[in-house]
Amino acid sequence: MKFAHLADCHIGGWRDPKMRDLSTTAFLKIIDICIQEKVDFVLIAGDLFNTSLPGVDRLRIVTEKLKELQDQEIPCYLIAGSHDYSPSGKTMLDVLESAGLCMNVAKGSAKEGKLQLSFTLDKKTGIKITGLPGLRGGLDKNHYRKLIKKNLEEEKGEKIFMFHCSLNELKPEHLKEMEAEPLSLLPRGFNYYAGGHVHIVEKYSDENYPVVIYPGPGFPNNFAELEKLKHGGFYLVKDWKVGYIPIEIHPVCSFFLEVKGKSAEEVTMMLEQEIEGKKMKNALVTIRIEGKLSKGKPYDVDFKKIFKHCYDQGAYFVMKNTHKLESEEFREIQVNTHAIEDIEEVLMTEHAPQKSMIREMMHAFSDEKNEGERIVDFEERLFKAADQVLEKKEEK
Ligand SMILES: [Mn+2]
Repeated sequence: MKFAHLADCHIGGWRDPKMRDLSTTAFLKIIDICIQEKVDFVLIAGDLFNTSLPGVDRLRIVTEKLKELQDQEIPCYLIAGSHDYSPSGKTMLDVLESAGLCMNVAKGSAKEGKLQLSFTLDKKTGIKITGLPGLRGGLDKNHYRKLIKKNLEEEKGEKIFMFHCSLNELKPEHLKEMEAEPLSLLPRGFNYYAGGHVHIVEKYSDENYPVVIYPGPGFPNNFAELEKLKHGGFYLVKDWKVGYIPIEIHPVCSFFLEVKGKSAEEVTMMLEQEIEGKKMKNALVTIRIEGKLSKGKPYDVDFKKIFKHCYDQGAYFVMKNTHKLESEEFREIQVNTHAIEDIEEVLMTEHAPQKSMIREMMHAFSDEKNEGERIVDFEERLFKAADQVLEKKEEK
């Protein structure tokens, strides 16, 4: 028995087209390896796409690739992540499933206010798969609290549980502020727990949960992930023995400079020295600068010149991060985290006593216009939802 476990491909993510192509390329490469390795099935633990309605070009590429898997008779099982799930619960994954290109295993029914999941059977291996989707803004918490675990734990045979949320037991130091759930919310006794959501490569094991895995993203999704992870990848599991397969599209070359008390001009010079002669052929170059400038503003650092140097030395793409570069006069708000939801969470905790109302309000306003819905109707619906949040507030 052999299967692949990937997550967080975020296809369509990255603003720059040159970078955006890379997450797609990584996904295609992963599926190619799955076919080469003749895996029995592929698991995608959420956030295949970066949005619930991806662009047509991205959608076409992914559809073609999933079709290739299907032609090889390799089933693809997945759950929706926090990104490929719209607030109205709609996701392009449903369309792919309707076309028979993948199977969403987060299937179940409501039972007396509780949630009962059912299994999807992989016919070839006899392995039973189930799981829960990830929802935006920590709404999946209730899902887990309402989950009936009895039938899942009592089910005989080999089982896989797919999830898309952060777990305390696997939380790394740099994400310690992120809200997370205890592993004990998941049903016990499965052979494998296929995770997604937290973009780290991590595994965990104890007597009740023999193998819990975060495979990390298919390709790093932002600046910090490029610095930290250097590449994406996935897990290949053979007879329950796991192995991480890194996927390198371009080498990553990272520069970090602490510039306390230097002038903008001096920083430019320091950077030039750093870069000079460094191997960066075909590389993704990240430049992070932190500290307080003695003279000049962050934008006085001559990045145009620095970027040109890098490209002259063969870099594929160059990017900078100066969020923690300050001048005497100006300080940006700093948040020590990277996912948008986490940033929102931290800012709300710091600045707003009525956190729950803000979250509900953001949720109300993040609703998308329905297909065929008139703009006036859409607006009215949003206002109504907002009114409801405010009314609830007054009742308290
Ligand atoms: Mn993700």
